[in-house]
Amino acid sequence: MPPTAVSQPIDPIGSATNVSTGDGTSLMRGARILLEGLLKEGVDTIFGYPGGAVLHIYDELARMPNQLRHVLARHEQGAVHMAEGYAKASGKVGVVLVTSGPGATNAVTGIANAFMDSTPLVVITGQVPRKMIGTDAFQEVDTAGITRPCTKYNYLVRDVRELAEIVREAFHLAGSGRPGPVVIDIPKDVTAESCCPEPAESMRLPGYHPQLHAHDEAVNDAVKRIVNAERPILYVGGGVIHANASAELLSLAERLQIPVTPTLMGLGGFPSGHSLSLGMLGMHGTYWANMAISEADLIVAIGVRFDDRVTGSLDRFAPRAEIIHVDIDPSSVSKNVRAHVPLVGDAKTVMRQMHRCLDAAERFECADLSPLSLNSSNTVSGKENKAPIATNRDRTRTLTRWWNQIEEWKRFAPLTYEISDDLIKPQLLCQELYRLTRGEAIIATDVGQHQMWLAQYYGFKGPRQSITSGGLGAMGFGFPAALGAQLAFPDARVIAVVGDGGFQMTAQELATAVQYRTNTKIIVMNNTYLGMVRQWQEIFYDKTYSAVEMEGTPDFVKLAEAFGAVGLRATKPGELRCVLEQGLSTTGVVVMDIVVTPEENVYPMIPPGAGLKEMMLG
Ligand SMILES: Cc1ncc(C[n+]2csc(CCOP(=O)(O)OP(=O)(O)O)c2C)c(N)n1
Repeated sequence: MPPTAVSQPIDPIGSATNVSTGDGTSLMRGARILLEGLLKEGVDTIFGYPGGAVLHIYDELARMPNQLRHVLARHEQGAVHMAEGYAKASGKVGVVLVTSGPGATNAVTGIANAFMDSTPLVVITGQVPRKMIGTDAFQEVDTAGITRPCTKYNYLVRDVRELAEIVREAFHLAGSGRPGPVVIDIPKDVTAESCCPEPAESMRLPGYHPQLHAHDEAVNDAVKRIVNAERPILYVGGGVIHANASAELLSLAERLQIPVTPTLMGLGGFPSGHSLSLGMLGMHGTYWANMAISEADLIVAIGVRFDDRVTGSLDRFAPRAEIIHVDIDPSSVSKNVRAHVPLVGDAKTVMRQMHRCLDAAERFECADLSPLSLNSSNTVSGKENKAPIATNRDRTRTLTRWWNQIEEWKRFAPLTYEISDDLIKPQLLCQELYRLTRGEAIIATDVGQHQMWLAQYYGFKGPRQSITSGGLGAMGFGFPAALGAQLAFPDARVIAVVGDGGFQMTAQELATAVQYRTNTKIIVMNNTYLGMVRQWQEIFYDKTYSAVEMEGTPDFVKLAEAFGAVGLRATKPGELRCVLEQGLSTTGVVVMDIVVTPEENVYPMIPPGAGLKEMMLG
């Protein structure tokens, strides 16, 4: 229930913040209610850009300087990407504040990006006063309408008395279940109006109850299938990272000795250097990960969405595999690929359930895991499962065969590239970066070839170390996202690895990085092309290059210096290590312009529309 206190307009510029009513309660204007609501949710940082419709909110912000830090981006897209980086690195909800009209539309790319990658955000947009909505007023856009398809939920606040409750709900929705962006669109007059905010007793979201536990019987059945499988594989994605379930995944994989392949969004959810890791799968995945998925008889898919960049042609995807699909979002399960055992639940909770199932089997000390067979129903999806539980000895034998096969694939097509004496190979850059950081860094990438090489050649060790735009593939994401992560962890080593094209989309945020005295490092993998598009034109359009040469690119060293940052450049393999070492150890914002081979291609590559096994190996 909204508070019952009377809403009352205050002076036009809304200068009063707290006004005592004389009966012990105090009137608060909407702008203040909003910010108090953020504080209650534990918010410490807001990424934003001011404008007319949010003036009251900015006025209140100025009155509480030590409670909420406002980071002034140079473009609203940058502000949202920063909030995404902040959220991905910290696991908290990222917060954005922008004005109406162009402020809101500039934020849409970031909002859509957060939606595709399930990043928890609360985006507050200003709106024209209520009585002007629908009049084509100055800086009016239908923010709720525009963002409806790319938000988990959105609100248009019509009454100041509802504001406190809406803020609480928005944070709950953004951060729970499958996380995502929530927009709160607030008309200017609502932020100026006052009421006595009263805490509501409970949240009014009757239809929203994310299911954390999967059904025990189904989990039992899944585990039985896993221990009976001859060629099982764990295919894991961003859902594992959102659920903070890396430890459960590691122990499950080690306990069962099953190979693990992460998606782009799942990188770091399982340590890349682990002997059970096959590296990334999909369009630019490793040969052996894609072969293993294609030949598997059982895929345990956790926190993934069977994205087309992973599956290739759906009718040729994993033809022999039964699929166990764990996901907190029921609409994701069986959306693209039918799951034989759907397990709707939180990745961490469900893997713990799986562990308990295995514990129970071990407690009975039966080599044949008979408690599983006793407890579980034998029917899933109407299909009878008559397979006897394998004995551990049999299981070891079949798994050894499976691992031998994987090793053979590894030997057949390892990740390699030609070494050059006079040009810096992009793959070498990724390897050198790993050697220097020892994998102890948060790396945000942009979109393109560099993103794929990083995924292949930089071994992400832990969760929340890889921040990238996977679903939307939004160029311009990497640098501001790195900046957001850096603002969440000022002492951490945070590096943006970007292409020369993508960097030019959001390079103006160098001003933000310098203004807030961050230590963010930017490595521009400069191939002088829009590399990934050039690669497609080379391979699929007979090398007819069209609009991919980046003429007029600025001198990135001078650009860095113009913003008050440090600029360095390497053009020869012999300079690479020295420039990286110097750049990483220099305090403050550093742009490293690394000039790499212009026409290098990312391999393996699955051509669009082909099956996972139809890889071009280069
Ligand atoms: C906003 C946006 N516009 C266009 C694209 C299409 N696109 C995908 S990759 C790419 C080239 C990226 O070039 P660059 O940033 O130089 O990185 P590289 O591929 O060379 O590593 C383009 C244009 C995109 N993903 N995002």
